[in-house]
Amino acid sequence: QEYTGIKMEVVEWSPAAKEAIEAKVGGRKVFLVAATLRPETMYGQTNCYVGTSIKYGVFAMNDKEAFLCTYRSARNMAFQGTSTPRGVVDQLLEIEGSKLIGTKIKAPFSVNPEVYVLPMDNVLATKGTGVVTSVPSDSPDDCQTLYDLRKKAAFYKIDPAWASIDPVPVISTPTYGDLLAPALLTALKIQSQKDTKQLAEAKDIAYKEGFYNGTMLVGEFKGVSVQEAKGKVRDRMIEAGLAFPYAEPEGLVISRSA
Ligand code: ZZB
Repeated sequence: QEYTGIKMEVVEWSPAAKEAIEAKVGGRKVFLVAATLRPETMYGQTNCYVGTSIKYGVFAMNDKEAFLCTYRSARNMAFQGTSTPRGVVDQLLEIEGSKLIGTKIKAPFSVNPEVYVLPMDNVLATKGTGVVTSVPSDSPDDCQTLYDLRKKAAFYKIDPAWASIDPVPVISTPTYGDLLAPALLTALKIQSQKDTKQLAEAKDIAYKEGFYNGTMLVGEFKGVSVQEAKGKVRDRMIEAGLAFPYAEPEGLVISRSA
């Protein structure tokens, strides 16, 4: 599976993370790193999700930068040449996802340049980096989780302000308009992130609609089809040093919808 790794620089740690991390990174810039199949949607990032009980690490990628992600993804990146020297996994510390909630990060290429880290129930430790960048306009899972967090902020132990950014129109489709994921949640009567079966169906439709019938509404490729824009946005992000190719070994990918 060929993903794009998205580098989201930490602007301000949550208090719990600040204490655990700042003294241990040797002055390196730290990035939360998300794996995405949809680089063309990055204009619509409104937040980022982690699993609260997932163990993350902070890994030195070189003298200047450290990545926050799961150990297994750091290992994959090291062997794919993302770290210097290649093949070296230099873990600086370990931290539980719950401590990252409320951290403020940069969202590269997004209309909303700074966003917050929030909890999501269905993040898999075994897929991507364990960090998910949230695009509620085009990802039904991201959108439903955002709605759940807004409804039950106290239960999820978040400040409602962290979940206050609304979905941003990024892609238009003839059938579902400018906000595909919210439209699908309504059409399929999805009520909660626990409705995993319907969410898997919604995701399937969203991928197909977006890819085959979508047109970009924002950014450098506004007016261009998603099929054409996808690779170009990815290239632009890589050129800007904000993204990198990340591959997941075949056969080790466990789908969240399984
Ligand atoms: C941004 C984005 C925007 C995504 C979108 C999707 C969509 P898949 O399809 O199941 O193979 N993701 C990545 N890692 C994880 C994880 N560890 N746990 C849970 N979800 C994860 O998964 C690929 C997508 O699932 C990734 O692409 C990421 O969300 C999320 F508009 O990044 B995506 C219709 C989907 N739209």
